[in-house]
Amino acid sequence: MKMRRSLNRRDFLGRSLAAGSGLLFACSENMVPMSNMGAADAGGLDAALSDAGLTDAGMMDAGMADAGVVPTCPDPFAGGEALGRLGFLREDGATLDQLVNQGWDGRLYTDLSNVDADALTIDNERFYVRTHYPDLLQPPDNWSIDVTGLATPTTIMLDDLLPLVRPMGTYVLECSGNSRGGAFGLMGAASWGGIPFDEVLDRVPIDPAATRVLVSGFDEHSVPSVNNHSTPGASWIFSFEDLANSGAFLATEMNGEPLPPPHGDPVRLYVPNWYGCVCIKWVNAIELVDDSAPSTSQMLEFASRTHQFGRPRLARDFAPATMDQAAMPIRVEKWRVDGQLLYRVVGIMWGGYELTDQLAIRFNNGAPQPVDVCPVQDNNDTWTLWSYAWQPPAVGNYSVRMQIEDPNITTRRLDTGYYERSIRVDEV
Ligand SMILES: Nc1nc2c(c(=O)[nH]1)N[C@H]1C(S)=C(S)[C@@H](COP(=O)(O)O)O[C@H]1N2
Ligand SMILES: [Mo]
Repeated sequence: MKMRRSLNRRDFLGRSLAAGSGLLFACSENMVPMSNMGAADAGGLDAALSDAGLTDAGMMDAGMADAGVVPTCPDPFAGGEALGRLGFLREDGATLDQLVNQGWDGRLYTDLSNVDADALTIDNERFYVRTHYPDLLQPPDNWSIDVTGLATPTTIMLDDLLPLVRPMGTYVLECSGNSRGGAFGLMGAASWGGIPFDEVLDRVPIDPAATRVLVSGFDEHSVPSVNNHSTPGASWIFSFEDLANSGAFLATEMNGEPLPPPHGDPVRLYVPNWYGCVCIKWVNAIELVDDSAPSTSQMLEFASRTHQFGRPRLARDFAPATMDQAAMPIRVEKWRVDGQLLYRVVGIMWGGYELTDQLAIRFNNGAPQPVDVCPVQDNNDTWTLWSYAWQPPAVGNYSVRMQIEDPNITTRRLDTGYYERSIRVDEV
């Protein structure tokens, strides 16, 4: 079990400095243990907090070691004839790549089936949307973020932060409510530009009593959510160490462009490798709080979807809303190769903190077969492509699900079959 603890920011920074550049989860006796262990631990589901950077890269194929060498992946389909694709069964209800509904219920489900080696990010126009640009938001000429709570009240002008904006990296964002009904299209990968959240906090005179940070964004719409599907109010509470360790930043750019309106224009929170529900859009307030802070309506709404144990009353009892390692097929291609029908299952792997090549595919709960992860996975920030050459034994319906055959990697959603998809093979 990993211990988490509450520290005020000065203590936290002091310890981090003492620990050198490694901002990881080094434990020391004088850290104050949380009164309540992480909810996920309590539920027997270790949230597998970051061992990022500690993974033994030696386990990976050595093929990438020589800088500048373009890896070649074996292609069992070379010289074959592409005959088309199989659609996923029971997933044709969703409108893809187009904004639908209104307000909090506004969505864009991204068609992920064309993600490929030469198209590894999703364009802004097709990037998934969860909640439209609020029609009641009248952006002022000078956007500002109000800082209150256990701090000297401060107003941060966005214009003052803009000179600090720099590329922050390419990451996968996934809605914790991503599901079959939307063809698993509430996820995407994009490159982001912004300012490390720590540098924003550096501008705030914070009381020593503060242990956590509440980040909120504009969240009012004239049209109510149908059947109260969404709770009004967008905010999440983080410990200082969660913000620092995750590499959280305020984003102002997406794929090299100013943040588009539906994605939080002019500024949003981005927490790499956590679910999208923590990545507050249209950020306009930061409040410094302590360990008595109650969970926000957003946290309660997303408690089960982020695998919390129950609905914790206090924010401090929330486990980090990190994405476990996961994988799913995104398309099944039908080919004729050397006179034989051959199917290619192509998919993505994302989330978690470990590098792995132990990904396997199962058809109808049969024996797991290793898939090709090529080029090898070299980070957990964005998704990694995999593929599998498949000769189905007979026509019929097949369920397809993935597993990672490494007991050290936590895969709660894969374990429950969350991303299982189905296809119909009508010719072998
Ligand atoms: N202000 C505000 N921020 C928000 C939300 C919201 O409803 N209002 N939805 C959250 C959820 S649930 C997700 S998954 C992400 C989606 O970000 P995107 O629409 O840019 O893809 O935004 C988060 N930030
Ligand atoms: Mo979400």
